[in-house]
Amino acid sequence: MMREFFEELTNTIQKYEVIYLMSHRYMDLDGLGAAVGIANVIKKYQKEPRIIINKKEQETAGLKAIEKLEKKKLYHFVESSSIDLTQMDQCLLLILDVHKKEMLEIPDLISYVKEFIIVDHHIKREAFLEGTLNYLAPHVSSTVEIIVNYLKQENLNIDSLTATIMLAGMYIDTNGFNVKTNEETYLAAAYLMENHADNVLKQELFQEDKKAIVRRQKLLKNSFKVGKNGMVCVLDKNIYKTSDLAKLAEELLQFETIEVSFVIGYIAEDTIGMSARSLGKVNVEKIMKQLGGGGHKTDAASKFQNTSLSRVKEELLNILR
Ligand SMILES: [Mn+2]
Repeated sequence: MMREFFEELTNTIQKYEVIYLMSHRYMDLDGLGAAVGIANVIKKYQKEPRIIINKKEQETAGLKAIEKLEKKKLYHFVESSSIDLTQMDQCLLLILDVHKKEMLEIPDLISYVKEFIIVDHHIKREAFLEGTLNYLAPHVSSTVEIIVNYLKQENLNIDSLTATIMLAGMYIDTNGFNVKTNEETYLAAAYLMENHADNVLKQELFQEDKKAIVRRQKLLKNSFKVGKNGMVCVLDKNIYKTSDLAKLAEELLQFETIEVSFVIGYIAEDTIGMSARSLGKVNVEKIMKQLGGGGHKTDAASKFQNTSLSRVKEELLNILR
């Protein structure tokens, strides 16, 4: 089925001149890695790939990767805010690492392009998008892994920086090749190593300045256990990025016996965000839905307007207890 999908994808790519690549808001390295990977196939057919980015909302590792790619002038990046929807009617759009309209970097774009195609590895949810072609493979570790198989089928090799960023995407989505990882995952990683993915550079992408790490550790000190396997962390009154909340929630999962984590903090003056993560047994999407949010089984989030940190904490504890 994957083979046939790739063949049809190639046929479709050949019908267009300009092909846009877009992921979810707060694109991560899996989304970016998938985009740069597929851009190589598009170039093979002498078509023009354009990758939609949003630097203002980009987390550090992704931003570093984009800046390195820009320096090498390997790809054509377009800022999300500079997209003119009315100029899109002759274009193909490839949607990567997401299949829900409201999660897209530009949700409305799907109604302005001639056709769109979806490639994703998340579990299909009730309200999902359907493109003219869809490949939803929830058993696959990452969107990058899917795209590696496409590159292999197209007999393509890629440059070292692209391979590195793709490997970093797989690394993120498998939590360091610890979850969702099987033989196929390693085979895809092996292809990236053959294409000279640089493990040192990959680690550098994830490096942060000392201040950020120390600050996070201070915040984690205030976390407390809920039930047998839950960990909750309520931040101070400073305003944080949603990606900070997510990162902290992921770090809480490293504590022994913890299966599920929640981080609560201000993300704007009048808005509190909650980020939830799970190792896989507890479905955090269900919990976030009860709090007006959503997401995936292992990572989900919610937002609250005009309330206080302690009230949001109580709301969560009421559900968990
Ligand atoms: Mn992904």
